[in-house]
Amino acid sequence: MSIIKACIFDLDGVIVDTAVYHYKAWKRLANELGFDFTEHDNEKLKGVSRTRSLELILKWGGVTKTAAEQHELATRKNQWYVDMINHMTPDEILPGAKEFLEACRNAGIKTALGSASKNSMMILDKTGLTHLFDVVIDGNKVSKAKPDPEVFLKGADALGVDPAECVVYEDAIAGVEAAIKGGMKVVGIGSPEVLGEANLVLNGLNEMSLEKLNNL
Ligand code: B16
Ligand code: MG
Repeated sequence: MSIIKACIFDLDGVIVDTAVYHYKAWKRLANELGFDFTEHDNEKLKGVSRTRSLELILKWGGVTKTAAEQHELATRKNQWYVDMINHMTPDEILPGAKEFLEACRNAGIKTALGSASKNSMMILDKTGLTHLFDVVIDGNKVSKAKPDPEVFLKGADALGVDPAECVVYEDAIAGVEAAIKGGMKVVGIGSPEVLGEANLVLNGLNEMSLEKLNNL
């Protein structure tokens, strides 16, 4: 009998691949500022907040901006990003994600979202997944970014379960560290070389099952 009572899912890289839209919007901003932004750079921004992402991009481009200018740039990037995610459909849910969420709920396991994004509600709405989450904790509800465990601890608290009874699903190393710091089990989604600290590393939720959950 498993002690796991809840699963907490990161959004970008676990449920959907919004990184491609973040990349297009950041690249457009970088190009307007006169420098380039590669997919390789974009990898380093996965799971990183919008304001911190902008700081890093400006640093890589060798550009200095005031706080007010940074606010305007982040707002501009977000507008382009929102215009793109506004067209998302359920077809963009990553393989196995919806099925595993449904399997959890059918087994009486609670579900939460634990994401850095401030646009998570819109993404869940556009992909038709909102009803599969008991609780949504996202960038609007936390003050400390991963690897701080705040986002996952708030998720466990809102679900009314102990951290030790939770499994987190994460594609970013900072998210894996946050889950461990929070005293939770963690399934890494991606490469074992990068996410080796996780209890289990899979290519996607299509490889996850309730049996594997019970054996973590
Ligand atoms: P927003 P996650 C993260 O999502 C993304 O991986 C990261 O690239 C993005 O900067 C961050 O959300 C904030 O997103 O600009 O929409 O608030 O992986 O934590 O679900
Ligand atoms: Mg992620």
